[in-house]
Amino acid sequence: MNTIYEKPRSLSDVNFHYCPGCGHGVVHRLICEVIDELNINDKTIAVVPVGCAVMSYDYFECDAVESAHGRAPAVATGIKRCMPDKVVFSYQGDGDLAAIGTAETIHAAARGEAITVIFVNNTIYGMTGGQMAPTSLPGQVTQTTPCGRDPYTQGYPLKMCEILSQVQGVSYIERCAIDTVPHINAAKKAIKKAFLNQIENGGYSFIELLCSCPTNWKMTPKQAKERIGSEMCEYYPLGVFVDKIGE
Ligand SMILES: Cc1ncc(C[n+]2csc(CCOP(=O)(O)OP(=O)(O)O)c2C)c(N)n1
Repeated sequence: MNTIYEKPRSLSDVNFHYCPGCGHGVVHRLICEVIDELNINDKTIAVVPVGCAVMSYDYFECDAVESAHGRAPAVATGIKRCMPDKVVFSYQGDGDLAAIGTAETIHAAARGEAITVIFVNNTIYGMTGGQMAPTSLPGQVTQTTPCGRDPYTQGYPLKMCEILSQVQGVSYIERCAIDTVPHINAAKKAIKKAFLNQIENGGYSFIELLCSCPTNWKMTPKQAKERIGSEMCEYYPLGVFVDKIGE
């Protein structure tokens, strides 16, 4: 029999609590595949957020620290500075990273901390039941914007890759999407490059992943994947925003 899929060793053997079609599980798998391929399991420390991924320390088979909401880059900074030989990544949703944690996000980038930030942008607060996030698209219906997000009263979405591109300390920034197989393969490549940038150059990397939240978008998993490829990729263009690796 041919093996067509093998669970990465760094992903624990328990069932996810995520909803069907949620992007978190795919992103977990990609991170764990990269950890396996780089053979860094024994020296990787995950800093996990408050949000749907709050219990991801149960899924990552490496050391992990739970941080307060939005504070993951600050916690990751402390860990990396105390233990520079470790590989430290923060894993954060858009509410965590771009609302309550905006200051930590921007200042960790400005300091050029030698960490890897994995940003799961599903344009909504998933865990708390679907409130508007800073990344919710104009017109997006959420629990707190039942008539659709109106930029006139609720502001415009924050484009974190574009914002952080203006910050000098960053070394590598890329936005990818978790919808099609080619996009998911590209996301894994970006995650690997970000981990390697930390290991080889001590550089700060930021990887944004456009992800689905079918439950709170009130869509089927298939419709949600299609929304990523259409509406989300249009508003949040994919690509490399900064690549100063090796400079
Ligand atoms: C200090 C604090 N404020 C608010 C909350 C409530 N809260 C929990 S998760 C969350 C937002 C989660 O959204 P996101 O970061 O986008 O992650 P997702 O659940 O969508 O993966 C909020 C506001 C909290 N736990 N702690």
